Amino acid sequence: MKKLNVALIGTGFMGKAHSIATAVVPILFGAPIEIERKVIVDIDEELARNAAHQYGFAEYATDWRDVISRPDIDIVDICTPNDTHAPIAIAAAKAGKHVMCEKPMAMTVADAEAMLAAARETGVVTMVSYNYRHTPALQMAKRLIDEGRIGDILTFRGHYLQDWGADPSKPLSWRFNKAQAGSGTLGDIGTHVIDAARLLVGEFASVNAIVKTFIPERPLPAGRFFGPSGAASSEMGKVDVDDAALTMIKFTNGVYGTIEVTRNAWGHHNQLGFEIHGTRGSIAFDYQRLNELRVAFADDPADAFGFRTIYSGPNQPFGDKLWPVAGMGQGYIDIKSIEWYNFLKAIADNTSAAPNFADGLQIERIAEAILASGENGNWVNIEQSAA
Ligand code: SOE
Repeated sequence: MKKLNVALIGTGFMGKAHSIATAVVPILFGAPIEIERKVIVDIDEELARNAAHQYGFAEYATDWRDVISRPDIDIVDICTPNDTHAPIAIAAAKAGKHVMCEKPMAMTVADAEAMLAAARETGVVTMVSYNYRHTPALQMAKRLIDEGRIGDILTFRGHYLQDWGADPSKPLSWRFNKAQAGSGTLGDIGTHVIDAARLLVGEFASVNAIVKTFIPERPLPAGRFFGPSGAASSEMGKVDVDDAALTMIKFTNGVYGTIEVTRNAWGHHNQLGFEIHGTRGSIAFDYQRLNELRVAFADDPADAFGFRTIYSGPNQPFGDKLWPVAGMGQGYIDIKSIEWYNFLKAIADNTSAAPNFADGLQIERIAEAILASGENGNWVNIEQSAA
């Protein structure tokens, strides 16, 4: 297969993470296809130029439209704020480019449907960057479940807790603005847990949620704002998205679950986690201890029964391709690199990647149902995709 050229749109924190991942994937895993990190794009020319130099791209540009129409671009990597995902992804897919898109996939279900339709039209490979599902310990949880080692699943208890939003003096970045983000905590981090729950348990049938905004006003940012950090101005603005969502879930396979997400939980920095209780055992995962999977099996000897820890290493999924000794420590970039490996492998094998735009659309449906339930207080059924 010919070498494929990548155009990365967005030079912020995610642009940096994807740049490292695309640089190291051939070293870590052996590239399933050869790629060249060709162009990096930012509307700010100085940022684009600096990023090209620092992140190692051959060229830079300031308008994504010029870049995705180029015949020498094969893969478009979208690392921009949420409101630009749909226009870039639709144009890229229609131009026949494979698309990696940061999460959440879209601002609305309608946008996600249009993105999926565009990708289906040209048959390009798509992936949504729900990166945490690629964590070897989480994939180990999936292996244990698939092999029936905890029996039938009874309940799923998920959460994603952060604290960068808890301080009211934190500026009103695009992540607190519905017009740019679509939703708040739910879209930003809740969708990662929804992705994990779909992967590990199955499809959501219906949800019932409490959705709240705790800090209705924040200082406007001073200058361009990249992510959870940045300077504040003295002017205040209205927050029109959720700070927290507490959701009860009925899965289509009869499992029950809950998900709690908030960015206002002091002391919890990036705590995506879950417990899964089955008829023959339990599994517990906490991303802040991402090298560890805690397990308890009903068949363990009674006098030594209880949770114990599996440390990620060569015996867990993907571990043989990373570091040779369990407990050496896998990290964020290892996971981003696995994500990119899986995407490139799907392109090389001409198959679909996971999670792809169909998964992303289903996650948008679930998120929209949670917000609707938060408004009307009812259980809301979730439309299922046709097979
Ligand atoms: C901010 O909450 C953020 O950067 C999210 O947008 C990411 O998806 C999460 O992985 C880390 O926190």
